[in-house]
Amino acid sequence: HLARPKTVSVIGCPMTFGQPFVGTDNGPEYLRQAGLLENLTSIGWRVHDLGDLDFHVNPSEVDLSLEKSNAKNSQIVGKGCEKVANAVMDAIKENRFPLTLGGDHSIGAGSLAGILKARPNTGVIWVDAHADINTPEMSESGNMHGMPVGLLMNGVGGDPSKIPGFEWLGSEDMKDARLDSSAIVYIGLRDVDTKEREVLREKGIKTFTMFDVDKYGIGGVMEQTLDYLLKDDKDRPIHLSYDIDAVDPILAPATGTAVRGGLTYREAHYVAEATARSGNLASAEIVELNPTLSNDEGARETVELGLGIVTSIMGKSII
Ligand code: Z70
Ligand code: MN
Ligand code: MN
Ligand code: MN
Repeated sequence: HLARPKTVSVIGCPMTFGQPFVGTDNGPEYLRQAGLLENLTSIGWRVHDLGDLDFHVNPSEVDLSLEKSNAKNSQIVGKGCEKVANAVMDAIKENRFPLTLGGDHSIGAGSLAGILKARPNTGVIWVDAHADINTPEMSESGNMHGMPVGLLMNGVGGDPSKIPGFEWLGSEDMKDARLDSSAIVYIGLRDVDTKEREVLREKGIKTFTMFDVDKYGIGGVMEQTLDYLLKDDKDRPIHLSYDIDAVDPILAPATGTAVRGGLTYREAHYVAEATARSGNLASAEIVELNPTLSNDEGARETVELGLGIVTSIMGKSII
């Protein structure tokens, strides 16, 4: 008899306050318009679309004196991340695959918290030009999309629940939802801040920069990534967080922080395909598509690429 199709919870996360540009909040809408739900159905998923989370915060709830701190807009970002975490935990409780659509990468703090609460032994693959391992104390920009990993990682920065908006991370339920420095692998790095580099080195965090992609080839990088994360537990769940700026800006120009020398079209898909094929992938997110930061053609190409990557993440194989 036919196996019941697996179910994916599509969680739209139209967050834009983690970085300076408007437009990142349109990411989920553009991916849906380009055919995301149909693509998921066509590769065998039962789709449960939650629509977009509401990140609106009543101005009376925001202490404006805090919003110029070195964690910019932290109240809006933090409360938004709480919603993301809850949506992710709900999806996992319902035995659904959580797929979060950004929005800027600050939502990654919410996804990580929810996933680590529900499945503490999760291994994370972070595909990005940037390490996003800043904390408010370290950050040169104050933009929270550069902080999701740093906030959640044990032994980096202070207690994240002290940041206005992130109080929920200190609750009895959430205080242990943290990431170990050995539980993450980076792929695609090429724009890392000085203090981030110190943390990556001191903690011995596994990184595959663009130098390593050139050196080992993307096949070698993915083999080493999966070996590293699965060496002690072949059944370990994997969370894939995919920042579209990992891809070369010739292919993905519509993003906030384009850095030259990124992944090629095939490398970008290979990362998704190899992670899907592992059979361990249990949650995923795609972030930082900003269709307003390019001309129409660049926006269309970026969204098409993002859609192709998500479809590969969710298991589309070539034959
Ligand atoms: C820099 C910062 C960043 C994405 C830019 C950049 C961070 N390290 N992340 N674009 N997605 O401001 O912290
Ligand atoms: Mn990022
Ligand atoms: Mn990035
Ligand atoms: Mn931390």
